[in-house]
Amino acid sequence: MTEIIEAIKRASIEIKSIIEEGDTSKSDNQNSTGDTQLKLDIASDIVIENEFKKISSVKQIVSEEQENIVDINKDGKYLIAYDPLDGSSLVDVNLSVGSIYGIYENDFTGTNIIASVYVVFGPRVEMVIADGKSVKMYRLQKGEFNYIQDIKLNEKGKLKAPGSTQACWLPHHKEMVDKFFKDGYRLRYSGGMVPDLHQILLKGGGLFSYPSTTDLPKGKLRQLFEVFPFAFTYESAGGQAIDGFKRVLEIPTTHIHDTSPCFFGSNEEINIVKEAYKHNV
Ligand code: AFP
Repeated sequence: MTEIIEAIKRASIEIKSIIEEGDTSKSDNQNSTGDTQLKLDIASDIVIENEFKKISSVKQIVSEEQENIVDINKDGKYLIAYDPLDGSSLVDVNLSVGSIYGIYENDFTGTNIIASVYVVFGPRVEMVIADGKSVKMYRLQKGEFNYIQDIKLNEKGKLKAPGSTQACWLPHHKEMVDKFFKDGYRLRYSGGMVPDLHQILLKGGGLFSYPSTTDLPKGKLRQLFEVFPFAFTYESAGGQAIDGFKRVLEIPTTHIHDTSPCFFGSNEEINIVKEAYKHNV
């Protein structure tokens, strides 16, 4: 595992330069979810793949930017699913973005995730590692990732990050979001899930939602690359991650690019979601 973390650190230092100096225009390619890839997505993906290819304990990798699983070492132990540059469309307006990694054993399913890592590229570069018991944050300072703090969610927070197209929200979802704001929650939503979820974690709690909508009944966010790694992080920090009804980590994955509705938050907010959703299967 240590060598995987070291590879992520090296890749992140290179991706930082790609973000700072790279071309933010679109490429001619689409990824398997149908998004047009930016040149930044492709460049970051190549950096990460090259790093993981050097590691003997890695069995397979799969990137949000690629169609298929890539075999690395047949005797390797770990499987890694990653989103090289989530929120890359925000780079041209100079908002924060991030890389997300889920580390699995045996197969790419939510129940087999054993660690998660994300890296936020903002005014500072921060890496957050969850191992099921704790969540630790490191900051890039003079070329080194230094330990800063453990992250623990409070039982209740103050922030609400409501994703997706509001015109496509289901009535019970809209009612629930309105109620959060009536109860004093403050809106925090940038359109990049890494900084948005990082903010909720560091400010003690709240709720991020990307629900089922009339245009996207299975949500937008991808299970292996976005939903499962952050679910693992939130649970490790003492919070919860559900699809409206049950733990997202218990949702079966039928295809590597499957998406799922998702809610990440501290316990009090997630219990409110369960209550709002329970009669609306
Ligand atoms: P991009 O990688 O295409 O910029 O999408 C970012 C993202 O996957 C995630 O980081 C955001 O939370 C979510 O999409 C935002 O989607 P909406 O704009 O539909 O709320």
